[in-house]
Formats: sequence, structure tokens, C-alpha cells
Amino acid sequence: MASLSANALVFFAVAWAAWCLASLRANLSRARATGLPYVILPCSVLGAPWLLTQPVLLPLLAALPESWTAKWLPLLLFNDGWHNGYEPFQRAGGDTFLAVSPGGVILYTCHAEVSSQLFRDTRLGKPAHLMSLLNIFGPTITSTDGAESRLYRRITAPFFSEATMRDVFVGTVQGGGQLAQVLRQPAAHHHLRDLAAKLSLHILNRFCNQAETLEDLAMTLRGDDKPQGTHRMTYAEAVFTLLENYMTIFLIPSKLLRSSPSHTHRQAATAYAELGRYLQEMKGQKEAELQQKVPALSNKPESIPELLVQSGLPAKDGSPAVLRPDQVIGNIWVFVLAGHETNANTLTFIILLLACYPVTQRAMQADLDRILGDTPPDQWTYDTHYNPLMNSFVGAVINEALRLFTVLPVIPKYVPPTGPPISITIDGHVHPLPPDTVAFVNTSATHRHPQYWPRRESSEDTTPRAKRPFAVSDFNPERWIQKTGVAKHGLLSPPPGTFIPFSEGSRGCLGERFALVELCASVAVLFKSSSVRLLTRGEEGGEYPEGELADTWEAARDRAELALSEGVKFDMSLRVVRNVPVRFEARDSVSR
Ligand code: HEM
Ligand SMILES: *[C@@H]1O[C@H](CO)[C@@H](O)[C@H](O)[C@H]1NC(C)=O
Ligand SMILES: CC(=O)N[C@H]1CO[C@H](CO)[C@@H](O)[C@@H]1O
Repeated sequence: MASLSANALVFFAVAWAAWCLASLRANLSRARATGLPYVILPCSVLGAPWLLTQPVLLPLLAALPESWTAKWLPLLLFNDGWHNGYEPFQRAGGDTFLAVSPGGVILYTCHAEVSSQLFRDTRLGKPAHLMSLLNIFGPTITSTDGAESRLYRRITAPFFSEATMRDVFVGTVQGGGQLAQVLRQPAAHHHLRDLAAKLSLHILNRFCNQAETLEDLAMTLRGDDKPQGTHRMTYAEAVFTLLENYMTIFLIPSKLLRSSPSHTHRQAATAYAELGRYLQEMKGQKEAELQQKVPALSNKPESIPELLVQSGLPAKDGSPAVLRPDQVIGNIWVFVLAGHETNANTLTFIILLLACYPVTQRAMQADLDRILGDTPPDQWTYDTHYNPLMNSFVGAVINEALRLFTVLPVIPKYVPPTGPPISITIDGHVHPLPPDTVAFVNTSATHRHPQYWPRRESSEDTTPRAKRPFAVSDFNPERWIQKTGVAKHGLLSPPPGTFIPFSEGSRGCLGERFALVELCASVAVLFKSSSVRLLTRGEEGGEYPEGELADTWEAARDRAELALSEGVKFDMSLRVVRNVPVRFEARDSVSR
């Protein structure tokens, strides 16, 4: 018996190895036909075999001499793409190349010309089969393709009007004022990202979902909010807990999670169930409102749930509903996710970068004083202030943070498996990409490409404090300020494809304006009234390891830079997970 199963095992191993070799050969010949440089990998970074064996294999592979693995191992570490910046491309000797494995062919590019083609060519889709991660409540705009995603875009796009932007600007100034007060509390830095997330989730609920008031934000920021009715978690708690445990919730069925001995698992299950209920309630309420609504009376911009729910109802003329209930719910959810995480993380990066760069912070504040003068925040408006602010150091700081801290470091595209190859052209040479090729536009490598974005001189760091390049030392908002000529806009406008934090083309970010308006208003309101400062260990208080002698600002800055490199993580989006001790202080009128 034992020898029979051993034989079977050997048989399967041999068959599998033969299949791998045959697939690799087939894929290799397709890759060669493109005329692009390629790297051979033992497995696909996206395939189940690697995803499942990675926890065991990775420590072994990491123990091998670096010279053996440097060329290919980084390409198998999906979540390290941001940390490596442009380096893997430098090592591969090209800005566009293929990674070939038995599991498939992946194209990597940080070449502006190629990215622009990939964004513009409407025959390219999204690898929706790899993105189902987002569809935990139903299909979503981000993780579907073709006619289906176009339908969702068409339905929700009217929300992003100028009228909405006016509301978002004013609302963020109000909400940011509340955040500023909370941030001035001494220990607030321990919760910096969470507080930023509370603000951005509030802005999203208030304007996308028309579901919250400023008082709700004040309560959430203080941590005084309680679950309403029969809910076991507040809405914000459900969203944050779900996001913290996203992989667990995606991979393990709720039923198992609910009866798991692990408290975290049970919390994750509760968060999923609770958020599902909140989304259903939101849908139900909008349905009720829509059925009562007198059309002529409402001139408020419509909310995202309203637009989606409307499409989920049969039309007045009796024609059937355009969306199924799961499509309505899935998309309400994805707007919550896409609309708050990215902004929360970007605002957090901006705050910490400004703490590391006090001179830049003061320059930005000088612009805030010049543009806003003594106008009280409740009189700031989108029409008067948004453009001047975005053309000043405020816009420069936001752009520079978006450049270096790409919350989405990679943008996937896909050559449909059925259909002809799709060609890209590089320097006049045509390269046909075979069907079923996944293409990754590496935003973070593009944004740190030495040709498009020369490094700041002082950032040529000769003391290797960490193995990987420090994005933070390259932070230089000054590079966005146009000094010569009579530029119509105050800021540099980079060549197409070189600055792509929001992607471009028909699948570009729907919320780009929304995001920029929110970032602009929150940065303005936080830094008009306060300054942020890095804390030395003495100022911070608390216990520290013996032998840490240096307690200077420079030492604090070194730690902050390390936190903004090694303490940054990418899973759902790029965020800083290590605490950076900072303090917000009121700007005294003397120093202005
Ligand atoms: C700093 C903030 C933000 C950044 C950097 C950002 C970036 C991006 C990027 C790179 C994509 C393309 C993803 C892909 O192709 O796989 C995207 C898509 C999207 N974003 Fe944003 N985003 C931000 C904020 C927002 C906000 C505030 C909203 C909504 C209120 C939003 C809604 C969306 C939606 C709906 C999509 C999917 C579009 C589609 O697939 O057709 N985003 N975003
Ligand atoms: C591009 O980004 C992905 C995702 O972060 C990463 O896995 C990959 O290694 C990057 N490719 C290169 C050449 O840097
Ligand atoms: C781009 C391409 O041809 N990829 C193929 C590589 O091999 C696997 C396994 O045979 C196929 O499923 C892919 O389509």
C-alpha cells in the first residue's frame, strides 16, 4: 500500500515537472517572439503554487547568496515593489521586460512611452480574475472588465461634478479643523494614520454617501461613538476591522471564522457581517428615499449609493433594473474602500514628510499665509482658493508625496486571453504581446526613474542605513515649482506617462479630483493653524533601550526616515505601520 502511494507520488511529481517544463518552453517561445528582454522565473508571482509555498520557501531562498537571487527573487516579492524603487529595472537592464515562468508571462514597465500606450489602448483590459479580492460584497468597478466596468463607471461618474467638489472642499476644511484639534493632543502620533482615516472615511460618507454629519466626526475622533440600534460595531469600526483582516476574510469562509478559537478571527467575521448590514441598510434607505422623492425638489448632487440604487430599480417606464442587488452593494463598498484608504495614507505620508523637512514646511506655510491671509477657514471656498493653493507649495508638496509614496505602486493591465496579440511600440520597434499576458505598470519605479525624476543632490546617500533606497531622502517639492518662463500654471506639468499616481485613460481613477480637493483642503487647514515637529526621545518621554545615546533632532530624523522606508507596508495600499513620534503645535503669531 505504502509503496503504491509512493509510486503515485513520484508519478505525479514527474508529471507535474514535465508539465512545468513544457509550459515554460511554450511561454518562453512566446516571450522570445515579442523581441523584448526577459527574465526566467521558477514560478509565477501570481500563481497559487508560489502564494501557498512562499511562507516556507522564502526564508530558505533569502538565505542563499544574494548574487544567486538578486536578478529574480525581488520579482517574486509582490509586496516589495515599492521598496525597491527603480532598482529591479536597472538590474534587468531595461525599462520594459518580461518575466517568464511556467505559470505565465508578465510584462513590467516603468517606461512612460509604454505606460501611455497601455493606458490608452482600449483593447487591453484588467486581469479581473486576479483582482476578485475586492469583490467580497459583490462585483465592483475596479475588479471587472469590459462592458461591465464601463456600465459601473457610467452610472457613478455624474457624482464627480464641480458642485460635489465645492462641497468636499468646504466639508474637508470643517473636518480638518476638528482633526487639527485632536492632533494637538500629546500622544496623538500613536494614532496618526487612524485619525487621518477617520477624517477621510467621514468625508467619503458625508459626500459620497450623504450619511454623516460633522458632529459624527467629532465623536469618532474622540472615540466616543457607539454602535447604533442592534449593531455590534460602529460603521467606522466595521470598516477598519475589515480592512485590517482583509486577507483572512477573503480566504476563510465566514462560517469557520465565526467559530474559530481566535478572537481576531471572530472580530473579522463580525466586521464582515456588520459592514454587510450597514451597506444593506444604506441601500434600503436610499430605495425608500428614491421612491418618495419629488424629482424637482432636489438639486443636491446625487450620492454614489443613490446613483447605484437608482440603477438597481426598475425604471419609471417599466424597463427592468440595470443592476442586480449584489452589483449595487459591491460597488457601494468599493467606493468606500477606494475613496478613503488612499487619502488617509497619503495625508499621513504628507504630515510625516513635512515633519522631516521643516524648511519645506515653513515655505508651504508662507504660501498658505500669502493665499489665505486672515480669511477665517469657514470662508475658504473651492472657487476662490483651490486653484491658487494647488499652484503653490501646497500642490507641490501633495504631488511630491504622491510621486514618492505611490499608494498604489503597480497598475495591472491585461491582454485578453481570447483575441490577437496586442502590440506596443518602443523607439519605433513593434513588440506583439501574446494573449494572456499580464502587464504591470510600476508606478513607483516610474516615479523614481532617474531620467524622468533626477534625484535630489543631497540624497546621494553614501551611508547605507538600509539596503534599499530611501524614498524620503528624495523628497523635494521645490522641483514642482516653475521658476522660469510665464507658465500658465504655477506647477511643472510632467510629460505624459511620467507622473501617474491616479493611472490614466479609460480606467484611470474616478476620484482623482475628489482626492486632490480633499488633500488640498486638509493640508491647508492643518498647516495654516499648526506646525508638525519630530520629537526627540527626551521630548517623547517613555522608556528607551540603554546605550541609545544620541537624542538629537538628527537622530529622530534618522528614525523617521527608516520608518518611512522599512516601516512602510504594501498589501491593500501603501501605508506606514511604524509609529513616528511627532507633535502638532499651534503656530504662534510671532513666527509668522
Ligand atoms: C490619493 C488618493 C487616490 C489615489 C492615489 C488613487 C489612485 C487610483 C489608481 C492608480 C487607480 C487605478 C487602479 C487600477 O487601474 O488598478 C484608481 C482607481 C479608482 N479610484 Fe482612485 N485613487 C485615489 C482616491 C480615490 C477617491 C477619493 C475615490 C472616490 C471617491 C477613488 C475612486 C476610484 C475608483 C472608483 C477607481 C476604479 C476606476 C476603474 O476601475 O475604472 N479614488 N485610483
Ligand atoms: C513591479 O511592481 C510589482 C508589484 O509591486 C513587483 O512585484 C515587481 O517586482 C515590480 N517590478 C519591478 C521590475 O520592479
Ligand atoms: C502568455 C502565455 O502564453 N502564457 C501561458 C504560459 O503557460 C501557461 C500554462 O500552460 C498558460 O496557461 C499561459 O496562458
